[in-house]
Amino acid sequence: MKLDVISIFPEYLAALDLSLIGKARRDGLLDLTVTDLREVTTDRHRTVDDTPYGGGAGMVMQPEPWARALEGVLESSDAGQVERPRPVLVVPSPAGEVFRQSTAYELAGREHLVFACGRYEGIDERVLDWAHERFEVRPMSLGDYVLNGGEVAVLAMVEAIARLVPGVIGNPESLVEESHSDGLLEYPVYTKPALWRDRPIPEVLLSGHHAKISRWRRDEQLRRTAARRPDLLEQLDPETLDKHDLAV
Ligand code: 6GU
Repeated sequence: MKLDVISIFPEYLAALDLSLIGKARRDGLLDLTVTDLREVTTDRHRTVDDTPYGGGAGMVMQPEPWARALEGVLESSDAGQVERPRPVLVVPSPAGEVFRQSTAYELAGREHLVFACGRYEGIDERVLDWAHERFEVRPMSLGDYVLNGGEVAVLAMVEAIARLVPGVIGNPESLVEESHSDGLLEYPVYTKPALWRDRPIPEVLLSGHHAKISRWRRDEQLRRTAARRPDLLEQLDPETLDKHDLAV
């Protein structure tokens, strides 16, 4: 999978050299390039922003550096040959569609993702219109709060996507039972010692009775989801609930 990130703060993305994502890059599973948006500017001050038309606070990112940087990414990806699907252009923004586990799965199946990190009040909207011919444009938000720029959001999205690429996670079984994989939050987990500072672990986990353990874990998932994320329970397909679930 090919990943490009364009940012005026490429140093933010240094964390993608670490841990499982860094290893996947070294193993050749992920081909990730970070580009400094200022590289494509031509003026002495390497300007990327200007005041907003119509007035208002803050600055807006100019369209021309973005078009040049995105053209650069396209040039380096199509070596002129075969017909490829348009790359996905993810534009992190609190005004985007919410990025979910289902989004991560969808994007993990794509060949080329490009992340355009805006700063200030955002990117001149014409860039997104212009990009539509060349990319599948996807404005994406992590949730209902505001970050200073797209970089931290891209770290989160790239990690969520890349770990779903086959080979990136050593043990793919761990993807099966994690939070959101079945629309519910994950059950609580415990390790040794069985008694810690007067706190025992739930007895059922020592029973060796696999069916009982599965049932207990499922009930804990339901209880936890009802308490912390009732919105998720409402979205659940009733078909996925068994007759025991309805009693919880
Ligand atoms: Cl993706 N970007 C910014 N700047 N702020 C956010 C966000 C993204 N998601 C939530 N807040």
